[in-house]
Formats: sequence, structure tokens, C-alpha cells
Amino acid sequence: MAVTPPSLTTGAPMSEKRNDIPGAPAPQPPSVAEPTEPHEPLPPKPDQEAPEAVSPTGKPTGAPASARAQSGAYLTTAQGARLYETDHSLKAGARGPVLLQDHHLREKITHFDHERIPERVVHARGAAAHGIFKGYGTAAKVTKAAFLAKDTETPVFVRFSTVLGSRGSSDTVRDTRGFATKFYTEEGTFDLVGNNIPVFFIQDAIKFPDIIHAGKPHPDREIPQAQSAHDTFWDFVTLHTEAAHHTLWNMSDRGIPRSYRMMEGFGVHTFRLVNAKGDTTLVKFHWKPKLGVHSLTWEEAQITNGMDPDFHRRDLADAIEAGAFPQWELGIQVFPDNAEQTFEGIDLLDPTNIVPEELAPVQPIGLLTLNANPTNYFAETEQVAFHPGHLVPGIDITDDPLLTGRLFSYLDTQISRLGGPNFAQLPINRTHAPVNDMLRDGMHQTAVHSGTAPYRPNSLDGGCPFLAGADNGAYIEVPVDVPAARKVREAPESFSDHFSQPRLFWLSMTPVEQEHIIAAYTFELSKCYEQAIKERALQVLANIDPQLCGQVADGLGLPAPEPTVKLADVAPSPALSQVGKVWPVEGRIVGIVAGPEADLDGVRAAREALLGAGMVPLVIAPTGGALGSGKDPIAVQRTFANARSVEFDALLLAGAPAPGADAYGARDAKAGEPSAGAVADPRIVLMLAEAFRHGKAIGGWAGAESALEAAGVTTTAPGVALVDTGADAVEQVARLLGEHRVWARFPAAL
Ligand code: HDE
Repeated sequence: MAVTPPSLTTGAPMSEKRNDIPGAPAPQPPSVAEPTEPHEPLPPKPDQEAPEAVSPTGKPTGAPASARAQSGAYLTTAQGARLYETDHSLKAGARGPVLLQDHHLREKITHFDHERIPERVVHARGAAAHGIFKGYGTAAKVTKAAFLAKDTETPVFVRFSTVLGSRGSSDTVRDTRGFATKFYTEEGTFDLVGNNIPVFFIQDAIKFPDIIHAGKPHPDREIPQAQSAHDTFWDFVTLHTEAAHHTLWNMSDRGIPRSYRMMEGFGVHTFRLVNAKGDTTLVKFHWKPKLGVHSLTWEEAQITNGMDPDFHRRDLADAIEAGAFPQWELGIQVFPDNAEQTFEGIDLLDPTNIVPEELAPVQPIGLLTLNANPTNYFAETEQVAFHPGHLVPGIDITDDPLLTGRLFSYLDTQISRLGGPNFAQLPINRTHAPVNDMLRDGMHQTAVHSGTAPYRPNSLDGGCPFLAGADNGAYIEVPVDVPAARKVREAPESFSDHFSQPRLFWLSMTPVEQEHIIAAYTFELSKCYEQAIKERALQVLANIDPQLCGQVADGLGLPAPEPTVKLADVAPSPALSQVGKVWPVEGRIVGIVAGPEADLDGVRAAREALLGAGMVPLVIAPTGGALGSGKDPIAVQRTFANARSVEFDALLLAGAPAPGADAYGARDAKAGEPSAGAVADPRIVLMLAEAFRHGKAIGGWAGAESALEAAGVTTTAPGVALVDTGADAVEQVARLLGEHRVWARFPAAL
């Protein structure tokens, strides 16, 4: 209920007292009046509710943490003391010195001074969402992990990220993407901390600081930000040829995803699963997006960097808020747990290897649906702490030397990033399973532990807590044999083939995808200054494929070297290509370009048809407001001033009032008449030219051709659909969008 706070001020309000300087202008009333009636903060939107917070003992905490931090209508200090004023420091007279005794001022500024925590050393820029994972129960044969073995639902939190850029960098850079999932299972938390690329740059964790130092901005000038197109990155990845495979994926379209919703995810390492009988199996985890795997073109990615650096973050949050919940199927590739830990000759402990899906199909075991945006970015997305060592019974690790190093790194990094060892008590990190550990005290301890004997065994706390049975614990420690060996700092011989797998990837790409890869290498290497680095990079490419090497060499104006290894005779894996399949179009963004003179009934029909097909129509008009008057005006979502082609998956041009008329111009301001003649607005001309160049579907109806002609777009080109009505145009565009792009318009020199 609204309460009027008693006035604590006396005399004239502060705003009237302030300007007592002779000759100063009289104080102006604030342009927007401050509300005087206190009321509770607006409740979060239904889609922003987080899973219920759970205490370390597994019991609900009662009031959620947000309610404890934000209750009551009055502004208070951190100690709950009500404040009557917060805009002026306490001073000795209005123009006098500020008094040190102003505790409220000191508390407010001190807290602010400490608002930032160190960003993640890698994967600093992220976006996250809550969701539900539904296990199909089909994995019971290979694992006893209940969330996979049973037909059951588990709450999850997923964080996507770029790797190299700082927290404030841009989304659409060429980079690997993180895909980290926290499963809050009843048996403890399981973290699947994966990437959108199934292999890694290095085979041994000891090189991780080196590859990251090489990829990060140069230490002298701190440039370039969030880019791999610079000397130190290419220096490292050409000196360590084990990086050739991951680098090739980065240079492919996988390095510039269209959306987090349209990325695959991979656990990268081989994991060991254990079933109820104690049998073990080796597996690789895969996330398969229901919307398919799609990418930007490099030019789109670059324009988007400036136009909307938050493109992926916004896309994810908007889709979830609109109810277009993104989904991924979790699948596993299954391999026998043999002593060699190889499959069809592929070393499963080498994280620079994939196993082609044609050799070991991905078997679906569950469905992930992201259905709620975080309520608070800092509390959830920033403070979430993943760790590949967060395992549950039924999931164990292997001896992949990269994975072993990670098991140390993640816990260690959280201690400095989150300010101490108690970060598991933060709401987003709390497990949903009962916790009874013997970890005590430390910075930011929020639990009030009872009992007197935090050690084991004890006789003072009734012997509690007890140990689980050997077959009941999370850390199963499968008693695998470790062959008698010498202590050495070296890799096995099987880790030394660095070129067969990149060649397999290259040969699996369609011509248009190969064209993009060539363009990416040429762009990146042209940004390097050191000739020796470019030459070394060409040598790596020669060892992958002579055509790839030759075309990049041409682009750089350098001779192509001969291979120094025998080119591997490998069979392509068509599953690796992103081209040639048809995918759902739900959630795709279609811009409808229209002006006040356009066929507005057609625009209404097109909007309805797009919404009916689950797509998002955005009307683009010369000015904001609405098109048309009367009872059914059409809201304008984008104007010519703020729209750019990269925001749309496809464009529709509304029909013109008469052949050759400009359907998209504003009315002539003086005469109030529609502007005649061909489309003149350069922003629309640019939008159409870009959409065409980027292989996007373009539809239009009745008289839209003059706009296309102005943009130099051939109306008979593939993927350009000029039809009679708005609804027909939508049908054509939806068909084309199913393939993501009009591939027939490529290869193009992008
Ligand atoms: Fe990470 N990685 N990583 N990484 N990684 C981190 O942990 C590390 C690797 C991955 O959204 C850090 O909490 C080492 C592979 C993701 O919060 C840090 C090595 C894969 C995220 C760390 C690797 C990943 C991280 C930085 C080589 C794919 C973001 C902040 C042995 C399978 C998680 C943090 C999030 C984050 C170390 C290699 C994925 C420093 C030492 C391989 C998705 O601990």
C-alpha cells in the first residue's frame, strides 16, 4: 500500500536554497517531476525469474537474496537506516567544505569504488540464460548420472562468451565462442564447460598462458582488441603447428556465428562415463542447435561490430523475452574404453582431434531449452563460476593433458576473480543438492555453520557428516591401469600429426565455405607486419592443402611453398559443412521497408504472415511513429537513420503506389505530395546492396523493382523474389531463409 513519508526537511526545499550566489540564475524546477509516493520496485518480468535460491544446506532460504537486498519502499544505508536525502553531501553551509562525518557519502562512494571485480582472464565477455535440461533417459546404458539416465528435468544456467576480448568488447569478432552449462542436478552440480569449436589450439595445458598471451592485445599498445589478426597470434599458431586445426575452424564461418542460438557446442575432451554396473565408456559431448548452425559473413560481422556491438547478447535476450526459446539437443559420440584410448586410429586423448560423425554418430540424450533471461547481469552472468571438475556420479575425466590442467585452473582463477574461496555460496553458484562440507571461514563467508567438529572422523558432532559408499560418490576414480613409465616432459608420438585433421576439415567444406576460409586467412595474414610469420603461415597451409595455400599466397602477393609433409589421404566428413540443409525459420528477423505511400494493406498482410511463421517482422520507414492513419496504423520499429542491413536475415520491399514511384520516401515536406521517381534515399540503396552482397533473401511486391534497380540489384538474380502480394513475398522469403543464405550468389569477393 502506498505510504506518504513524513517530511524530514524544514524550511525551503534544498533546490530553492542552492543558488545563493549573487547574480546566479533563479533555480529551475526539474523538467521531470520526481515521484513523491513511495512504492515497491517493479516486479521482475515473468521471464526474468531465476531458479529459487537454495541455501548451502539444501533448504530454501525463504526470502530470495534480491528481497533481502531490496525490501521496503524507503532508500536506506547498507545497515537499513532510512535516508531523507541522497543528492547533496553534508556541508558546513551550502558553499562550504564537505564534512568528513558524512557516513552516507563515504559509504556510497566507497561501495561504488569497489563495484568492479576483475574480469575473466579469458571469456570475459559473455551472455547467459536460465533454462531446463530434459534428460531422455536414453543414456542409462552408459552412465548412472541420474539427470541423463532418467527421464527427468534439471535446471541449468548457460553462459556463452567470446574468448579474447575484454568485457566491453564486441560480440561479432572472429573468435572461438564459449558454451558453458551448469546443470543443477540433485546429485550435485555438473559443469559442461565447452566451446563452439570441437578442437583446441594446444594439446597440453602448460601452453595455455602462451597461446592466450599471443592472442591478447600486444602488451605495449594494448591493440588490437578482441582480434586474432595480428602478429603475436599468428606467430604462436604457426610455431606450434598443433594449433593448425583450431585455427582453421576459427578462419571458417564457425568463427563468426550468426547467433548464440545457432551454434553447436562441444565438450572438446573425451570424458569417461560409468554406468550403474560400473562399466565404463568414453564419450564426446555435442550440443546440436534446433535452429541449425549459421554464420555471419565477414563483412556483416565487421559492420555489426560498429552498428551493434551487443548483437549476440541482444539476440539471445530478445528471443527469450519474445518466447522464442532456443533449444539444443545434447548428444554423445560413444567409444569403447580400450587401453589405447583410440577410435579408428584417432587418439581420443588428443584435444586437437575430432571423430567424424560418419564414424561415430552423435546419439541424442537430452534437450536443453533456455527460457529465462538473468535478472541481474552482475549477480548471475558475471559471478557464475564454471569448473570442469564439477562432476557428478557417472561422469569422470580422462588423461587428456589439456583437461587435467583445466581441473586446476578454474578453481584457482575464481579465488582471485571472486575474492576468496567461498564463491560457491553466491546464489548463482549454489548447488541444488544438500551440502555438508568441512570447508570453513574465509573471505565472504555467508553461512553460519553449526557444530563444533568440522573434521572427520569425529565423535563430538555425532560423527556427522558420513561418507557415501564407494559406488555412490561423484569422484568415481575408475581404477584404470597406469602403465609403468618414466617421468618425462614430452607428448606421445600419436600427438605429432598436426595436418591430417585440418585437411579433413578443409576437404569437408563446400566451395563457398572454402572461399570464406581463403578470404579469412588472407585478411588476417595481411594484417601481420612480419614477413617471416606470413611465410610460416603459408607453409602450414601448404601442409593442409595446396589450393588453400596457393590462393592465400596470391592474396598476400607471396609465392606458395611446397608441402613439407605427405598430404593425408582422408575422407571428408559432410556433417562438418553448414551448407546444404534446410532449417526452421523461427525467430528470424525480416525487415519490411515501407513509406507512407506504400501498399500498407500488403505490409499488414506480410507482417501477419511472418508472425504466423514464427518470424519477427520489423517495419523500416523514413521516420518513427506509425504508417497509415485510421484504426489500423502500422507501428514503425526502425527508421532509415538507425537501421542497417546486418540486423535483418531478409528484407521485404513493400509494393509501390504506381509503377516507378518511390514507395519508401517521406512525403514531400512542402507540397505534402508523395515523392515521385526512383528511390533516392541512399540508406535504403545501401541496405539493399549490402543484403544482396551478403546473400540474403530479398522479397518485394507490385512495383518494388525500382528500388532494387536503384541499388544495382538484378531483379532476376537468385534469391530475389518479386511477386504480386505481401503474403506471397513472405512465402518465398521463408523458403529461402530455411537455407540461411542464398548460396547460389556466392562465391563472392567479400
Ligand atoms: Fe577455459 N578457462 N581453459 N577452456 N574456458 C576459463 O575460467 C583454461 C579450455 C572455457 O562462461 C577460465 O572461470 C585452461 C578449453 C569456457 O565463465 C580459466 C585451459 C575449453 C570458459 C580457464 C583452458 C575451455 C573458460 C577463465 C587449457 C573448451 C568460460 C575464467 C588447459 C572445452 C566459462 C574462468 C564462463 C574459462 C582456463 C582451455 C572453455 C582461466 C588453463 C579446451 C567456455 O580458468
